[in-house]
Amino acid sequence: MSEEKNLWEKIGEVAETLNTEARYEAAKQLYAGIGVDTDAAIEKLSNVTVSLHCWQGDDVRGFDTDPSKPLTGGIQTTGNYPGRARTPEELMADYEKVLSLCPGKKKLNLHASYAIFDEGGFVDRDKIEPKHFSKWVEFAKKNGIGLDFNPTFFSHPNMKNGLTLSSPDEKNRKFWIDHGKACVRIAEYFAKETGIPCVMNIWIGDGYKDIPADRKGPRERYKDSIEQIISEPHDPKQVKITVESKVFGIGVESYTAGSAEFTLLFAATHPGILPLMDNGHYHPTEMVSDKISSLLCYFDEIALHITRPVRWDSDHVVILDDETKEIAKEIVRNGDSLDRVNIALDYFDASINRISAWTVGFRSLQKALLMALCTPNKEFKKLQDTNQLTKLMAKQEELKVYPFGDVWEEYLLKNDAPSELSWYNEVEKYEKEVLSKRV
Ligand code: RNT
Ligand code: ZN
Repeated sequence: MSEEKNLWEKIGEVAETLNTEARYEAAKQLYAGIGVDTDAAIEKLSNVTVSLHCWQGDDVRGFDTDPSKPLTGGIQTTGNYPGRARTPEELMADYEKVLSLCPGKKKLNLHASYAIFDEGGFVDRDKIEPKHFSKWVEFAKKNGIGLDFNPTFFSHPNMKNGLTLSSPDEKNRKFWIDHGKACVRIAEYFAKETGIPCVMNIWIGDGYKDIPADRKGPRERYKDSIEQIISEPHDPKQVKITVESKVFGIGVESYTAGSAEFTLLFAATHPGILPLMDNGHYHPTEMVSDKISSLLCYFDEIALHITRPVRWDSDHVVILDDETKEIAKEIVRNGDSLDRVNIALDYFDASINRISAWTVGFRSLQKALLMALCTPNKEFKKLQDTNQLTKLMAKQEELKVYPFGDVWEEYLLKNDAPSELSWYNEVEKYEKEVLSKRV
């Protein structure tokens, strides 16, 4: 064990003695040769906001229900790695650690279940108010970041028979509509306080394990419920309401009310509402990278949850895999798409160090975006449009061995983030000094 550690430490030391400036200059010239301005790519990515979810830090448990109860609503975390954040203070400290390890502009993505109830005690989800989130606003301001928000339609005793906004029980459905409306008011408060628009995402896990007798009824009720929620007065420029689809969940394998067609058509027919695609929420061979451009033909803005589904919607940590790279290309290469796609991360792994999980996911997406920006997109498009498809394949493959790592290091340097070979040491230190003491 200690020998192994020496090896990694040594690599870090060697890296520090290498002249990164010279390496970047050489890389820059190579990329310039194919028409890519790496300085411009770095500058551009430094201004792209990625919304980083709070829920990787505590396995999606939140603070408003009994933490010993399992998650419900078709989502699950697996693993029991020590060090989970148990209080708002611990979650905030962990989140700040992650911020310090990640380059680029961030936004904090919160769920309603992360309300903090120290002023005036507990209230249920239909009664939450801005004051229950004032500590999060303070936290966002301190870190100079915006806030996104999500009503929490899961893991709650009022999720009766697995249903919320599509429930046939009118009293129960009203509870959840009132929750949604309360969240619109909180989202507006976030936007006002931070001066940055807030994306408020509606996702429900409502559905059936087995073949339903009525598919239309739940969808009609869900439609009516969202219409009631969005009727809560708000400025759509400040509060961007999104609806997220899902094909199935654990325990709701046969039917989900919020299917892809349902949410997409809801957004298309309700001005100001944006569709949100989570790449874990489709059949395994369906690719979100192929869907983005279609949506951009019809919507001014769309939203994404970027995750890594392994055989199912498993929410593994995002890594630099092919689909993440392909999604990144779709976000950056079509003119103004970067300004039209609201990018958020959504994964949760409880089986490994959560600080590392969080950081790997964020840094991987940043790498994918920077790679996409360091691609001769115009030249490649020209090859496609002139039917030079042999050359296109060859050149795309060539690009894979360009010295991207040196451009990435320059980006990290410019954004005050630790280098690729040293960030993990920080995680180990934090685990030893902070996480391991949480018993
Ligand atoms: C679940 C959805 C949803 C959640 C978060 C916690 O399948 O992806 O976005 O992951 O709201
Ligand atoms: Zn999601």
